[in-house]
Amino acid sequence: MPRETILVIGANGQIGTALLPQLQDQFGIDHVIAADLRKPSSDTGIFEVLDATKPDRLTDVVRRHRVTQIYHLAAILSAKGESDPIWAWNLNMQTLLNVLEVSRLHGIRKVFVPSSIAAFGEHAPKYDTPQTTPLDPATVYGISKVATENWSLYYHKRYGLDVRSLRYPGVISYQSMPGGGTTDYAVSIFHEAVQGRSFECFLAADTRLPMIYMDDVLRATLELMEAPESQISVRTSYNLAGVSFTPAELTAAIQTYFPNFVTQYKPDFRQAIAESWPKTIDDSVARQDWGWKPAFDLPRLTHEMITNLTTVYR
Ligand code: NAD
Ligand code: AKB
Repeated sequence: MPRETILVIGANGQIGTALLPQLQDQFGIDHVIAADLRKPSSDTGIFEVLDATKPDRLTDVVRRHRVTQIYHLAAILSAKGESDPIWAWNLNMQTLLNVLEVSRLHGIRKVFVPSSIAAFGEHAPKYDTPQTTPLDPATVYGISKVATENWSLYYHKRYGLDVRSLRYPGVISYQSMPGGGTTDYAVSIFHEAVQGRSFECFLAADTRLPMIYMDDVLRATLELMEAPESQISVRTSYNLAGVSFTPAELTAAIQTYFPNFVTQYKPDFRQAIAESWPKTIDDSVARQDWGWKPAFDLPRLTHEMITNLTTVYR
């Protein structure tokens, strides 16, 4: 079998920063190409400055490095997207279509493009949201994710492109700060707690949302990408669950380490976005198809975040 060369677009972001070392371990540091709008502050291996809205530049990178797989992580997330919806739509769709086209034309073997719980909206059941249900999202980000899922299915059916996808919940990690989403509070809260500060939360205390710890995200992504094609029955995007909690429950979990830690609640425009999303996710299709099972519950995730961030801020 030919050696794989992996291109990660949006590599400097929250997920790319954590995924890159895992891919380098799996495929070798010389076979993973990181790409983003700007160079990262530290050396992370082979890097290309790339604006993925530019098809010629993307094609050049794919050809020069003989890329065989693409992880497309560049996107504008839910809260940031609402500040300029047309810009967010154009960026999310243009980068996606460029990735799908370059993959079709240059024989890319596998493509990973994440979707999100933001694909769901008013008419999806809020608890145990099923794999197949109405998708009528309230944000431009969610609309772009529904379109992403449908374009992925189209390229698979029409051209046989092996595109795979997960509907990620809100991702919690210590490696970098999140990039403008509605679930970002669940990362920022740890940074404040570990530095001995109180936290002002932009969601109400009882706002339950599906979340997932980064280690589970990385394992789910790599397990999906390694699964035999015959086991992949969903070509839009798989529901994926980690753990669901409210800001009040997360605060209580943090208080087991820092009893004086306090959260104040000042909901803003992101409250309406959060209320349009599921509270818990049914990921039974992912479990059946390729054996998905999350490992991080709220106590374990809290322990990992506090332990790792304590080292960062020491
Ligand atoms: P992020 O905002 O942290 O990172 C996105 C990266 O893309 C940034 O480094 C940015 O510079 C880069 N980028 C933006 N425009 C670009 C362009 N034109 N060309 C090249 N690079 C560009 O996002 P993330 O949290 O790492 O998310 C990665 C993917 O996962 C996205 O598709 C996102 O929708 C999805 N997702 C993330 C979460 C989460 O909680 N982090 C949840 C659900 C889905
Ligand atoms: C966001 O809040 O926009 C992201 C997501 C759940 O897609 N974290």
